Amino acid sequence: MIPTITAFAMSPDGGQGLARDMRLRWAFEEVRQPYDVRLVSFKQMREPSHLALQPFGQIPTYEEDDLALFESGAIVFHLAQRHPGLLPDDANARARAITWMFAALNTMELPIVEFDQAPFVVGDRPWFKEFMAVLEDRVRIRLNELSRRLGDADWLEGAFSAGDLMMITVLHRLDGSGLVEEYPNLAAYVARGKARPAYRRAFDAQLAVFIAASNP
Ligand code: GTB
Repeated sequence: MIPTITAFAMSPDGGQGLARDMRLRWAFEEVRQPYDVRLVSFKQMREPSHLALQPFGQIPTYEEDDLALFESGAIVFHLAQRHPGLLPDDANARARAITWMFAALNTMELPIVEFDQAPFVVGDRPWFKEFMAVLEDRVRIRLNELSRRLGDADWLEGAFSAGDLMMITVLHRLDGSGLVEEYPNLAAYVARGKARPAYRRAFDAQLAVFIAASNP
């Protein structure tokens, strides 16, 4: 059975790769696994049938035969374990690539999402500007550390892996902020990831959903 994922019927970012189904699409494309997409509206995401799949009423989800998953990191990990191409064969190298998946989600994504979301959540508060400066600094600290570790390597741990896939989708959230560009090796790293044919195919597929929804 071809796996089915869920994605926004109308993504708020206009299909620019920010919604987290992008990670799954990219992973599917890297391992050349065909997939189906079920588009859901915000209303459908609150309905019992979707909540049974995703208890927090979010996308993406994953269904294949009698397996249903949620959490983009868990789904990419599942794909990487099932298919060759996203995790090294050597046990130690594999464990380190998995470590980078966690680092992307736990250590990098947290401050990045806080920074990205703050204008929507507290943009009208009198202390907003000072707060944003604090959040920006926290992101910068992490970018600086990541930049130092990456150095002049192409990827975080040897060959391209699911760790890079997750990290690049996390850093993508900073597009337009100018923060990644302060670290030329990180900017080049993100560009390298986005230049991969699998990323391009995934991006185009996500964008096509938005274009189709905008031109019914
Ligand atoms: N931890 C979960 C995972 O990794 O799967 C988080 C899933 C999640 O945040 N899903 C978001 C969602 O369903 C979409 S991706 N939100 C709806 C809701 O909570 O009601 C996050 C996202 C969406 C859109 C933009 N954008 O348009 O800029 C950016 C990020």
